[in-house]
Amino acid sequence: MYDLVCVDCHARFDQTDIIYTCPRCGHLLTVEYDLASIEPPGAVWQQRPLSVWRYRELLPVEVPPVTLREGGTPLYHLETIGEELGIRSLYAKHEGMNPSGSFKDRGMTVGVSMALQLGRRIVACASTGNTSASLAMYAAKAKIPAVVLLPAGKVAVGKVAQALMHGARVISIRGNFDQALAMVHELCLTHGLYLLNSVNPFRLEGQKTIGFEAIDQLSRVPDRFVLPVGNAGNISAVYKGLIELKTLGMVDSLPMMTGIQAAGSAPVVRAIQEGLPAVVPEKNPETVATAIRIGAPVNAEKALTAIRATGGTATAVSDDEILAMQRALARKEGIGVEPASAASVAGVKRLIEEGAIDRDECIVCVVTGHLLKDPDTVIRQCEPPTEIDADIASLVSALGL
Ligand code: AN7
Repeated sequence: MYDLVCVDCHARFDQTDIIYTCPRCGHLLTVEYDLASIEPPGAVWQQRPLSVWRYRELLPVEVPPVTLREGGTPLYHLETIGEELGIRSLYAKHEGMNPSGSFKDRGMTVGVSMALQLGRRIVACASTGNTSASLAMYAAKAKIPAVVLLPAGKVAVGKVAQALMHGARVISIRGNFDQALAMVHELCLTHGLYLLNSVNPFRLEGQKTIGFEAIDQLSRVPDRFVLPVGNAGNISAVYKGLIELKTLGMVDSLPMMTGIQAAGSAPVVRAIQEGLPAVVPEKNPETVATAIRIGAPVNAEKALTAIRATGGTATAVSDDEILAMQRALARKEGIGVEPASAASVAGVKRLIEEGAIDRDECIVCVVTGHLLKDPDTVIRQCEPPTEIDADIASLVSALGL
């Protein structure tokens, strides 16, 4: 049992209302459970496999879920990078190990299930890539059509490939992500498609399970969660989940929520660093990390609350720092992630160097998407393969043996 509640005016709406923002004041909505009526389900959870659906008592889905076995992703100890930075307890939660290769699957298994629960039969989103790949996949599983709007020329090739192959109707907008989102939002309101961007409060319910899993894997609450921030949905979701665990008495502390953006696309960082009450959108965001090339994050107000209420922080990293950390994760830890994902760990490096965070902290970085999402950016950074004639002498010579 849950209500939809406005984060600003606290107006409550019925479960079956299909709304994405508060009809009274226009602010974001959140899913609120009657936590007083829920027995803390800790013991029950421990008996189920690690996955989004381990935590179903804190999810809104009542129909049989549309699932491809999302979640249950590995939490890696970053031994080498941690040692270099002088942090003993540095971890990466590898969300690239989800079915479509990003954390979006946690949100889509819940979001597409809710589309069916609410009787909607066409789903839609705008996307910098991963949301569209995930929505296409889950719509295929649910046997319903999906419409996805992408900023033309700015989506990594692996993500477009997934959206196309899973059968979504893919539309390229001559404009940026923020424009595509405004368009699809209007389309959904006027034509009854079900919007599955992170303005949809149910999608974030699935994504909050990243935090639940990390706590279960560590058997403790980390001191800090570090996430790359684009639309700021994920950082808001993880924070919301942890508040629920605290309200249920299942944890007694909250981690410092820390958001990392790319320097060319950093409105949340600016709002935190300058103490602004709200973000000032960025008109022309630009970064190699196209996943987080977002100038007007729709969940900014939730994210600012998450960061401020937990004593967290936010910082921006350059494209060079992002790519250097992508290579370090790949070569020193064996963890292949896309550029946006490397931003979280690059942000920890920068915060350590600035003396803004403590080396004794237990830190979980969320690395959000798989290396293969954006092969072009990988190839551009690496030496090309050495091509030789098909004989042993050439091979030995090429290897310098
Ligand atoms: C790899 O796919 O916004 O701050 O449309 O793909 O919750 O938006 C992707 C975002 C981080 C940022 N890492 O998460 C989209 C989209 C990766 C991402 C983010 C995204 P939010």
